[in-house]
Amino acid sequence: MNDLKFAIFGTGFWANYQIPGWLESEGVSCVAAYNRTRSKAEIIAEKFAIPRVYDNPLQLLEQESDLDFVDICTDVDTHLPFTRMVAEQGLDVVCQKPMAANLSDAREMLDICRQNGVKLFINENFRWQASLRALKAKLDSGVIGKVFKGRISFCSAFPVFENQPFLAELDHFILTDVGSHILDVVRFLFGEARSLYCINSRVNPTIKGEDVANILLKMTSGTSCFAEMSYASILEEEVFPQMLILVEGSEGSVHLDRHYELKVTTKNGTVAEQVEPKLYPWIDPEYALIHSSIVDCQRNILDGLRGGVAETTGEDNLKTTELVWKCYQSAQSNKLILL
Ligand code: 89V
Repeated sequence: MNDLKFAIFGTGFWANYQIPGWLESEGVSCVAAYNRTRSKAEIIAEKFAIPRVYDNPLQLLEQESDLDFVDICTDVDTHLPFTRMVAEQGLDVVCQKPMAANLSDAREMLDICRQNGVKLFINENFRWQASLRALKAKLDSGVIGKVFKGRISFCSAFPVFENQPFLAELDHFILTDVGSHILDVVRFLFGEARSLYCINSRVNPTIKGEDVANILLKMTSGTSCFAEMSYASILEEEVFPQMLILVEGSEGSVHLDRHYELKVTTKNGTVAEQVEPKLYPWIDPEYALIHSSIVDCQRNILDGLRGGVAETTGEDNLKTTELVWKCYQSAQSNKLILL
Protein backbone atom coordinates (compact mmCIF):
# COMPACT_ATOMS: atom_id res chain seq x y z
CA MET A 1 0.00 0.00 0.00
CA ASN A 2 1.38 3.44 -1.00
CA ASP A 3 2.02 5.82 1.87
CA LEU A 4 0.25 9.07 1.04
CA LYS A 5 1.21 12.52 2.33
CA PHE A 6 -1.20 15.40 2.25
CA ALA A 7 -1.61 19.03 3.23
CA ILE A 8 -4.83 20.49 4.56
CA PHE A 9 -6.01 23.87 3.25
CA GLY A 10 -8.33 25.45 5.82
CA THR A 11 -8.26 24.80 9.55
CA GLY A 12 -11.80 25.77 10.56
CA PHE A 13 -14.60 23.68 12.10
CA TRP A 14 -14.48 20.78 9.60
CA ALA A 15 -10.69 20.33 9.75
CA ASN A 16 -11.17 19.09 13.33
CA TYR A 17 -12.97 16.04 11.94
CA GLN A 18 -11.57 15.77 8.43
CA ILE A 19 -7.98 15.34 9.66
CA PRO A 20 -8.63 12.62 12.28
CA GLY A 21 -10.95 11.04 9.73
CA TRP A 22 -7.99 10.54 7.35
CA LEU A 23 -5.79 9.34 10.20
CA GLU A 24 -8.17 6.45 10.97
CA SER A 25 -6.80 4.85 7.77
CA GLU A 26 -3.39 3.21 7.47
CA GLY A 27 -0.65 4.76 5.35
CA VAL A 28 -1.73 8.39 5.23
CA SER A 29 -0.25 11.37 7.03
CA CYS A 30 -0.87 15.10 7.16
CA VAL A 31 2.45 16.95 6.80
CA ALA A 32 1.36 20.58 6.47
CA ALA A 33 -1.56 22.88 7.26
CA TYR A 34 -2.47 26.18 5.64
CA ASN A 35 -4.80 28.86 6.96
CA ARG A 36 -4.83 32.55 6.05
CA THR A 37 -4.70 33.20 9.81
CA ARG A 38 -1.51 31.47 10.89
CA SER A 39 -2.51 31.14 14.55
CA LYS A 40 -5.53 29.03 13.51
CA ALA A 41 -3.30 26.70 11.52
CA GLU A 42 -0.99 26.42 14.53
CA ILE A 43 -3.82 25.32 16.82
CA ILE A 44 -4.83 22.52 14.45
CA ALA A 45 -1.18 21.56 13.84
CA GLU A 46 -0.62 21.14 17.55
CA LYS A 47 -3.83 19.15 18.02
CA PHE A 48 -2.97 16.64 15.28
CA ALA A 49 0.86 16.74 15.37
CA ILE A 50 1.16 18.28 11.90
CA PRO A 51 4.83 19.27 11.47
CA ARG A 52 4.56 22.49 9.40
CA VAL A 53 2.12 25.41 9.09
CA TYR A 54 1.74 28.15 6.46
CA ASP A 55 -0.34 31.25 5.90
CA ASN A 56 0.53 31.31 2.21
CA PRO A 57 -0.84 28.39 0.15
CA LEU A 58 1.58 28.81 -2.75
CA GLN A 59 4.54 28.83 -0.41
CA LEU A 60 3.25 25.59 1.12
CA LEU A 61 3.00 23.96 -2.30
CA GLU A 62 6.47 25.15 -3.29
CA GLN A 63 8.17 24.05 -0.07
CA GLU A 64 6.37 20.74 0.53
CA SER A 65 8.08 18.71 -2.18
CA ASP A 66 6.73 15.25 -1.35
CA LEU A 67 2.97 15.83 -1.21
CA ASP A 68 0.58 13.40 -2.88
CA PHE A 69 -2.62 15.39 -2.49
CA VAL A 70 -4.21 18.41 -0.88
CA ASP A 71 -7.46 18.33 1.08
CA ILE A 72 -9.26 21.62 0.40
CA CYS A 73 -11.37 22.27 3.48
CA THR A 74 -12.06 25.98 2.99
CA ASP A 75 -15.13 28.12 2.20
CA VAL A 76 -16.83 27.31 -1.08
CA ASP A 77 -15.70 30.47 -2.91
CA THR A 78 -12.09 29.32 -2.71
CA HIS A 79 -12.63 25.81 -4.12
CA LEU A 80 -11.97 26.81 -7.73
CA PRO A 81 -8.85 28.96 -7.15
CA PHE A 82 -7.32 26.44 -4.73
CA THR A 83 -8.11 23.53 -7.05
CA ARG A 84 -6.33 25.39 -9.85
CA MET A 85 -3.33 26.15 -7.63
CA VAL A 86 -2.99 22.55 -6.45
CA ALA A 87 -3.66 20.90 -9.83
CA GLU A 88 -1.09 23.12 -11.54
CA GLN A 89 1.50 21.67 -9.16
CA GLY A 90 0.55 18.21 -10.45
CA LEU A 91 -1.08 17.14 -7.18
CA ASP A 92 -4.37 15.29 -6.75
CA VAL A 93 -7.21 17.29 -5.20
CA VAL A 94 -9.74 16.33 -2.54
CA CYS A 95 -12.31 19.05 -2.04
CA GLN A 96 -15.04 19.72 0.49
CA LYS A 97 -18.66 19.81 -0.57
CA PRO A 98 -20.42 21.73 -2.02
CA MET A 99 -18.07 21.22 -4.95
CA ALA A 100 -18.12 24.88 -6.03
CA ALA A 101 -19.86 28.22 -5.61
CA ASN A 102 -21.74 27.69 -8.88
CA LEU A 103 -22.04 25.25 -11.74
CA SER A 104 -19.55 26.89 -14.08
CA ASP A 105 -16.87 26.86 -11.34
CA ALA A 106 -17.56 23.16 -10.77
CA ARG A 107 -17.13 22.41 -14.49
CA GLU A 108 -13.95 24.47 -14.56
CA MET A 109 -12.54 22.52 -11.60
CA LEU A 110 -13.04 19.29 -13.52
CA ASP A 111 -11.48 20.73 -16.69
CA ILE A 112 -8.46 22.04 -14.79
CA CYS A 113 -7.85 18.66 -13.15
CA ARG A 114 -8.22 16.84 -16.47
CA GLN A 115 -5.85 19.27 -18.23
CA ASN A 116 -3.23 18.83 -15.50
CA GLY A 117 -3.65 15.05 -15.41
CA VAL A 118 -4.60 14.96 -11.71
CA LYS A 119 -7.50 13.35 -9.89
CA LEU A 120 -10.35 15.24 -8.24
CA PHE A 121 -12.49 13.82 -5.44
CA ILE A 122 -15.24 15.45 -3.41
CA ASN A 123 -15.59 14.78 0.30
CA GLU A 124 -19.31 13.96 0.01
CA ASN A 125 -19.91 11.90 3.12
CA PHE A 126 -23.71 11.53 3.59
CA ARG A 127 -23.89 8.53 1.23
CA TRP A 128 -21.40 6.79 3.57
CA GLN A 129 -23.65 6.84 6.64
CA ALA A 130 -23.84 3.30 8.02
CA SER A 131 -27.64 3.29 8.28
CA LEU A 132 -27.99 4.54 4.70
CA ARG A 133 -25.61 1.84 3.41
CA ALA A 134 -27.74 -0.75 5.26
CA LEU A 135 -30.90 0.68 3.67
CA LYS A 136 -29.31 0.51 0.20
CA ALA A 137 -28.31 -3.12 0.82
CA LYS A 138 -31.97 -3.90 1.57
CA LEU A 139 -33.06 -2.30 -1.70
CA ASP A 140 -30.35 -4.19 -3.63
CA SER A 141 -31.38 -7.48 -2.00
CA GLY A 142 -34.75 -7.20 -3.78
CA VAL A 143 -36.71 -7.77 -0.55
CA ILE A 144 -39.17 -4.95 -1.33
CA GLY A 145 -39.36 -5.72 -5.04
CA LYS A 146 -39.33 -2.97 -7.66
CA VAL A 147 -38.95 0.44 -6.08
CA PHE A 148 -41.53 3.01 -7.19
CA LYS A 149 -41.35 5.78 -4.58
CA GLY A 150 -38.91 7.38 -2.15
CA ARG A 151 -39.14 10.10 0.48
CA ILE A 152 -36.12 11.70 2.16
CA SER A 153 -36.50 14.19 4.95
CA PHE A 154 -33.80 16.36 6.60
CA CYS A 155 -35.74 18.88 8.69
CA SER A 156 -34.58 20.43 11.94
CA ALA A 157 -34.08 23.59 13.96
CA PHE A 158 -30.46 22.74 14.82
CA PRO A 159 -28.47 25.99 15.30
CA VAL A 160 -26.15 25.21 12.41
CA PHE A 161 -24.93 28.83 12.16
CA GLU A 162 -23.23 28.62 15.56
CA ASN A 163 -20.47 26.31 14.29
CA GLN A 164 -20.59 27.49 10.68
CA PRO A 165 -21.39 31.23 10.83
CA PHE A 166 -20.50 31.80 7.15
CA LEU A 167 -23.56 29.73 6.15
CA ALA A 168 -25.76 32.65 7.23
CA GLU A 169 -24.00 34.86 4.68
CA LEU A 170 -24.60 32.65 1.64
CA ASP A 171 -27.04 33.94 -1.00
CA HIS A 172 -27.80 30.30 -1.76
CA PHE A 173 -27.94 28.33 1.45
CA ILE A 174 -29.92 25.17 2.06
CA LEU A 175 -29.85 23.69 -1.43
CA THR A 176 -26.09 24.12 -1.65
CA ASP A 177 -25.26 23.11 1.93
CA VAL A 178 -27.80 20.35 2.63
CA GLY A 179 -29.23 19.84 -0.87
CA SER A 180 -25.76 18.78 -2.09
CA HIS A 181 -25.92 15.93 0.42
CA ILE A 182 -29.58 15.01 -0.03
CA LEU A 183 -29.54 15.09 -3.83
CA ASP A 184 -26.40 12.96 -3.76
CA VAL A 185 -28.27 10.45 -1.58
CA VAL A 186 -31.17 10.53 -4.05
CA ARG A 187 -28.74 9.63 -6.85
CA PHE A 188 -27.04 6.97 -4.68
CA LEU A 189 -30.36 5.28 -3.91
CA PHE A 190 -32.37 5.77 -7.07
CA GLY A 191 -29.98 6.63 -9.93
CA GLU A 192 -30.18 9.68 -12.20
CA ALA A 193 -33.12 12.08 -12.44
CA ARG A 194 -35.19 12.76 -15.53
CA SER A 195 -37.02 15.86 -14.24
CA LEU A 196 -37.40 17.92 -11.09
CA TYR A 197 -39.52 20.64 -9.54
CA CYS A 198 -38.47 22.69 -6.53
CA ILE A 199 -40.07 25.20 -4.17
CA ASN A 200 -37.85 27.02 -1.67
CA SER A 201 -38.25 29.81 0.87
CA ARG A 202 -36.53 31.69 3.68
CA VAL A 203 -38.07 31.51 7.14
CA ASN A 204 -35.21 32.75 9.33
CA PRO A 205 -35.04 36.53 8.76
CA THR A 206 -31.46 36.80 10.05
CA ILE A 207 -29.86 34.81 7.23
CA LYS A 208 -29.36 35.75 3.57
CA GLY A 209 -30.26 32.57 1.71
CA GLU A 210 -33.16 30.13 1.75
CA ASP A 211 -33.56 27.68 4.64
CA VAL A 212 -36.44 25.51 3.36
CA ALA A 213 -36.62 23.50 0.13
CA ASN A 214 -39.01 20.86 -1.20
CA ILE A 215 -38.06 18.91 -4.31
CA LEU A 216 -40.03 16.44 -6.41
CA LEU A 217 -38.00 14.29 -8.77
CA LYS A 218 -38.83 11.71 -11.41
CA MET A 219 -35.94 9.30 -11.90
CA THR A 220 -34.98 7.66 -15.22
CA SER A 221 -35.98 4.33 -13.63
CA GLY A 222 -39.54 5.66 -13.27
CA THR A 223 -39.23 5.96 -9.46
CA SER A 224 -40.62 9.20 -8.05
CA CYS A 225 -38.92 10.89 -5.14
CA PHE A 226 -39.74 13.65 -2.67
CA ALA A 227 -36.83 15.30 -0.87
CA GLU A 228 -37.46 17.92 1.81
CA MET A 229 -34.95 19.91 3.82
CA SER A 230 -35.25 22.67 6.38
CA TYR A 231 -33.36 24.42 9.16
CA ALA A 232 -36.54 26.15 10.31
CA SER A 233 -38.47 23.10 11.56
CA ILE A 234 -39.29 23.06 15.26
CA LEU A 235 -40.46 19.48 15.62
CA GLU A 236 -41.58 17.19 18.41
CA GLU A 237 -38.09 15.66 18.53
CA GLU A 238 -34.90 17.25 17.21
CA VAL A 239 -33.05 14.53 15.32
CA PHE A 240 -30.32 16.51 13.53
CA PRO A 241 -28.41 15.31 11.54
CA GLN A 242 -30.46 12.22 10.79
CA MET A 243 -32.13 11.69 7.43
CA LEU A 244 -35.50 9.98 7.68
CA ILE A 245 -36.19 7.86 4.61
CA LEU A 246 -39.11 5.78 3.36
CA VAL A 247 -38.76 3.70 0.20
CA GLU A 248 -41.70 1.81 -1.23
CA GLY A 249 -41.53 -1.13 -3.63
CA SER A 250 -43.90 -3.64 -5.24
CA GLU A 251 -43.31 -6.17 -2.39
CA GLY A 252 -42.92 -3.90 0.65
CA SER A 253 -41.18 -0.89 2.11
CA VAL A 254 -37.95 0.08 3.90
CA HIS A 255 -38.11 2.79 6.54
CA LEU A 256 -35.09 4.49 8.07
CA ASP A 257 -36.71 5.93 11.15
CA ARG A 258 -35.44 8.04 14.03
CA HIS A 259 -32.36 6.82 15.94
CA TYR A 260 -31.10 4.66 13.07
CA GLU A 261 -33.95 2.18 13.25
CA LEU A 262 -34.19 0.38 9.92
CA LYS A 263 -37.51 -1.38 9.34
CA VAL A 264 -38.37 -3.68 6.46
CA THR A 265 -42.07 -4.36 5.95
CA THR A 266 -43.47 -7.02 3.63
CA LYS A 267 -46.74 -8.93 3.61
CA ASN A 268 -45.12 -11.16 6.27
CA GLY A 269 -44.75 -8.28 8.73
CA THR A 270 -42.04 -5.88 9.88
CA VAL A 271 -38.46 -6.70 10.83
CA ALA A 272 -36.47 -3.96 12.58
CA GLU A 273 -32.79 -3.50 13.36
CA GLN A 274 -30.65 -0.68 14.73
CA VAL A 275 -27.73 0.53 12.58
CA GLU A 276 -25.73 2.92 14.76
CA PRO A 277 -22.81 5.06 13.52
CA LYS A 278 -19.34 4.15 14.81
CA LEU A 279 -18.42 6.57 17.59
CA TYR A 280 -14.78 7.58 17.17
CA PRO A 281 -13.25 9.38 20.17
CA TRP A 282 -12.69 12.61 18.19
CA ILE A 283 -16.24 13.15 16.92
CA ASP A 284 -18.58 15.85 18.17
CA PRO A 285 -21.54 13.82 19.55
CA GLU A 286 -24.03 16.30 18.06
CA TYR A 287 -22.65 15.45 14.60
CA ALA A 288 -21.83 11.77 15.30
CA LEU A 289 -23.56 10.45 12.21
CA ILE A 290 -21.84 12.88 9.85
CA HIS A 291 -18.42 12.77 11.46
CA SER A 292 -18.22 8.98 11.51
CA SER A 293 -19.24 8.77 7.85
CA ILE A 294 -16.23 10.96 6.99
CA VAL A 295 -13.97 7.98 7.74
CA ASP A 296 -15.66 5.65 5.25
CA CYS A 297 -15.88 8.37 2.62
CA GLN A 298 -12.17 9.13 2.96
CA ARG A 299 -11.24 5.41 2.92
CA ASN A 300 -12.99 5.14 -0.41
CA ILE A 301 -11.23 8.28 -1.69
CA LEU A 302 -7.89 6.80 -0.57
CA ASP A 303 -8.66 3.77 -2.77
CA GLY A 304 -9.25 6.18 -5.62
CA LEU A 305 -6.02 8.07 -4.92
CA ARG A 306 -4.12 4.75 -4.94
CA GLY A 307 -5.51 3.83 -8.35
CA GLY A 308 -8.71 2.03 -7.36
CA VAL A 309 -12.30 3.11 -7.84
CA ALA A 310 -13.88 5.81 -5.67
CA GLU A 311 -17.52 6.82 -5.67
CA THR A 312 -17.34 10.54 -5.00
CA THR A 313 -15.19 11.65 -7.91
CA GLY A 314 -15.38 15.15 -9.34
CA GLU A 315 -17.18 13.72 -12.41
CA ASP A 316 -19.78 12.06 -10.23
CA ASN A 317 -20.29 15.01 -7.93
CA LEU A 318 -20.76 17.35 -10.89
CA LYS A 319 -24.03 15.47 -11.53
CA THR A 320 -25.17 16.22 -7.97
CA THR A 321 -24.07 19.85 -8.34
CA GLU A 322 -26.09 20.09 -11.56
CA LEU A 323 -29.20 18.93 -9.69
CA VAL A 324 -28.63 21.57 -6.99
CA TRP A 325 -28.52 24.38 -9.54
CA LYS A 326 -31.43 22.98 -11.55
CA CYS A 327 -33.41 23.19 -8.29
CA TYR A 328 -32.68 26.92 -8.07
CA GLN A 329 -33.67 27.29 -11.73
CA SER A 330 -36.95 25.50 -11.04
CA ALA A 331 -37.66 27.51 -7.87
CA GLN A 332 -36.94 30.82 -9.60
CA SER A 333 -39.00 30.07 -12.71
CA ASN A 334 -41.68 27.99 -10.92
CA LYS A 335 -41.23 25.41 -13.68
CA LEU A 336 -40.65 21.69 -14.01
CA ILE A 337 -37.09 21.20 -15.29
CA LEU A 338 -36.45 18.40 -17.78
CA LEU A 339 -32.94 17.00 -17.43
O1 89V B 1 -22.40 18.43 6.80
C1 89V B 1 -22.46 19.55 6.31
O2 89V B 1 -22.02 19.75 5.22
C2 89V B 1 -23.05 20.71 7.08
C3 89V B 1 -24.46 20.52 7.58
C4 89V B 1 -25.25 19.40 6.92
C5 89V B 1 -24.32 20.28 9.04
O3 89V B 1 -25.22 21.71 7.40
O4 89V B 1 -22.83 21.89 6.42
